[in-house]
Amino acid sequence: MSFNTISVVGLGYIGLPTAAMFASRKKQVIGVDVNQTAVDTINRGEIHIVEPELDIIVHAAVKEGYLKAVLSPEPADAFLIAVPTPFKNNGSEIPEPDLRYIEAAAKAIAPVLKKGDLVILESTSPVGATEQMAAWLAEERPELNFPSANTTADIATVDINIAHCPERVLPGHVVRELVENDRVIGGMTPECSKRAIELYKTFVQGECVVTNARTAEMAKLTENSCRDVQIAFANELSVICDELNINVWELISLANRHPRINILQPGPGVGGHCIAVDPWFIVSQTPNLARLIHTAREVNDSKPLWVIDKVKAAIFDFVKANPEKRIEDVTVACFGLAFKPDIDDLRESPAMNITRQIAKEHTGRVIAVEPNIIEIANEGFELVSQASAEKEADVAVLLVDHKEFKAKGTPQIQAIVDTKGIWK
Ligand code: SAJ
Repeated sequence: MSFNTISVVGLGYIGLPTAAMFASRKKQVIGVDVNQTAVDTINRGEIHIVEPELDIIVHAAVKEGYLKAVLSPEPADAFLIAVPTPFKNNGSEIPEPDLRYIEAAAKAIAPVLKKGDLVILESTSPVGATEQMAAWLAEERPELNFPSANTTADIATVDINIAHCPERVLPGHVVRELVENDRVIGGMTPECSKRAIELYKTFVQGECVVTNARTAEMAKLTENSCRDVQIAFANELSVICDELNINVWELISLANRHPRINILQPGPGVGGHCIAVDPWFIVSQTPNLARLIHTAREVNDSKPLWVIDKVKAAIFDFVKANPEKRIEDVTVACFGLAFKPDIDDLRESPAMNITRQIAKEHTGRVIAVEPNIIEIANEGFELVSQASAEKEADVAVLLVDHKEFKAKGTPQIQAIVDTKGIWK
């Protein structure tokens, strides 16, 4: 059976581009989101997130009648769930994944499911979440036959196919990566995988590689944990090198000349909504075994505090070298607020958190430059232009290696804390 109508539940950074890709291949797409503003914006042919090229595709899809957004699910042949999986703020040392949005999405689509439909979980999930989702669906629709954790019995009687196919696209390159990246297809049964491949082949040019749902869940967590561990290695090196008076960036570029070494770059910490979150899903399920992954999280999470201490020391040294100035006379300028270069995304940004904390603790003026953002809510610091920051700063803190900062070169500022090694 072919997929004429496809529903995408959750129209955020992953769901909306995915819905738009299906619609661009002339499929009827029903996007579902609980956020009325997002629904209204999309139905006007506009977008509520920042992602290159997406606005044009969504505009065309809505105007040509292939994409519409609604608040509650309608019948479709396939449902893709792309809702957030944050962690629970339960105060414990190891954060636990919060599956409440997956549960809500499953319960919302259950009433409109019919025999032969395909349900795909795309949200990054702890191992076992797809089986849990199938169980929630089965609870709501006892008359339908769903695959379960131990579906070996009679696969042929399964009414609804279910798979986990994790998203793996890089923010800022989503439109291209959705088409070109290989896709991990974790069906709960071989038939589920077959149907999921049929669906993705609508627009995916990369290879669709089949596995089971649990391995697919773990594959996504592994990719992001691997990157977190590698960044932690670079961050740990940067702290060691600072102590030993060695330039860590020179060191890494030397070590990377070895044919089998490829060390990543240190920075002010790890941000975004993926790499700083997903490793915890592994740690919370296997706390006694995931020792390296746990430590990497701690190393990366502690880096912003180390940077703040460096800034305090720089302010202190500045006042010592300029006895006519008191601490409250010192202007600190933070360069960059986004969680990584050349984007406007402030989610879980270490640069933003560091700037906020400096503004809270420093008794003098704190200013910030963020070339990708025009306005910011009152956070205790002032957003200024790059030129003003360079003119007014006594102490400069480089937090993000945006192209504008690289292009301009090292500013003439007496005290500099450079967390990205771009100002020599
Ligand atoms: N970072 C460093 N040093 C580096 C590289 C990155 O400090 O050498 C920092 C960045 O500044 C940022 C954080 O790490 O704060 C994460 O940035 P990123 O570019 O590594 O990753 P994300 O969060 O934008 O996207 C990741 C990607 N995963 C991998 O590369 C394994 C992407 O493919 C995933 O789809 C995405 O997570 C996701 O949604 O899970």
